[in-house]
Amino acid sequence: MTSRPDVSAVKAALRTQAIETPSWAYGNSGTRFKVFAQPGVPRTPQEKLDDAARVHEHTGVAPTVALHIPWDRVEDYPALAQHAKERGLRLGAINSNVFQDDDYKLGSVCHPDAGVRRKALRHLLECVDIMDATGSRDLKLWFSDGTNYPGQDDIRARQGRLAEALAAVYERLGDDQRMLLEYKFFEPAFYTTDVPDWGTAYAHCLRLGEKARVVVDTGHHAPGTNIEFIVALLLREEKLGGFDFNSRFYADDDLMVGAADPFQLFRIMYEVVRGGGFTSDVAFMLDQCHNIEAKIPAIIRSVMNVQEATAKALLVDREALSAAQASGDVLAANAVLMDAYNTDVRPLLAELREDLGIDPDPVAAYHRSGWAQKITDERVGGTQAGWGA
Ligand code: PSV
Ligand code: MN
Ligand code: MN
Repeated sequence: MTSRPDVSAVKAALRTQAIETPSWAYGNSGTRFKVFAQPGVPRTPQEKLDDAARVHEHTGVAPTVALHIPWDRVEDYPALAQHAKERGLRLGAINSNVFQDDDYKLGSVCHPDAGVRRKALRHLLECVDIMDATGSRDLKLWFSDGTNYPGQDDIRARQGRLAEALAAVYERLGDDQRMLLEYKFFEPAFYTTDVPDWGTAYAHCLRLGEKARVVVDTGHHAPGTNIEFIVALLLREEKLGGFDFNSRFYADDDLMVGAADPFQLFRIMYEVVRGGGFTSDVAFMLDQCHNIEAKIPAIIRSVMNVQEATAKALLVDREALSAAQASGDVLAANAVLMDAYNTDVRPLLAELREDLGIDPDPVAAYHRSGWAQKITDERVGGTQAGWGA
């Protein structure tokens, strides 16, 4: 009893998928121990866009680039948007940064001092101004706020301060803008984190209103967490704003998505497909750092990994699955999912790329393009993404 989805419908769905790449993945990055500088990395936000354009050119599905402020601060944002446009790209989510100033030692919007809280809020509001100028829809908020020791600060009061700041930012959003609140269970704070989990993010977003949504960074969970359950629930509540995709073996590793656990990525994408999240309402973003591997091909590979998981999720025979579930046939139900997961979708994706008029092998096409040599020759003194300084 197989009624597998028609391949042309799967290809049509895949054509609509857009995967956003992060500007910071193109720059040098590292751990707190060492940044291994790579030749040819971008020196400016414009050069990051030039690299992102290569990713889009070879994959056909990466048309937007997330910015990080202040790492990508420029004088003229409309000009930056134009630079993107000329390369077939658009500027995507604006990521705020309230974690790199000395002032933020005890937190940003949750800081006990009202002056520091005001400074952090000013930055968040500036990010919305930037969204107006770039035409970006989403403001992505990640807070490093938290405490290291029991008693260090008042947990409840910090939630109040957070709510106040979020409300002020929400108020400032335009009709077509959204705020995506990201959670992370620990680091850099080790005792309490002010937005540690989806429940906290969800509670704040629920109070704020429909323009506030939760973003799920796949690397921000404790080992063993069932991320697809969180995805299913948030979608059901219409509160899933998007993903920061990456892989983790231990903590917030920021490795290539689909590298550590492609099966988990498939399970997540299946819940997205199942829950009707395969729309522009759910942003598929990468949040990765490529510390030791070549960056552009790693980003191309990451985009391909998301596509592969998505293709497999789209191939699930949902009719057969429902029938097996309804009849309580545990093994048959599991077999339906595994059958889709075990399908080699690479030929299908190669065909899709041919339909799009691009090379079926994006990584090989990139290597042949000569771009790596060109940037190595032309760019001297590339900048750091902002991490691991
Ligand atoms: C810090 O954990 C982090 O990796 C968050 O995931 C943010 O999305 C990202 O940095 C960029 O600020
Ligand atoms: Mn993230
Ligand atoms: Mn992270």
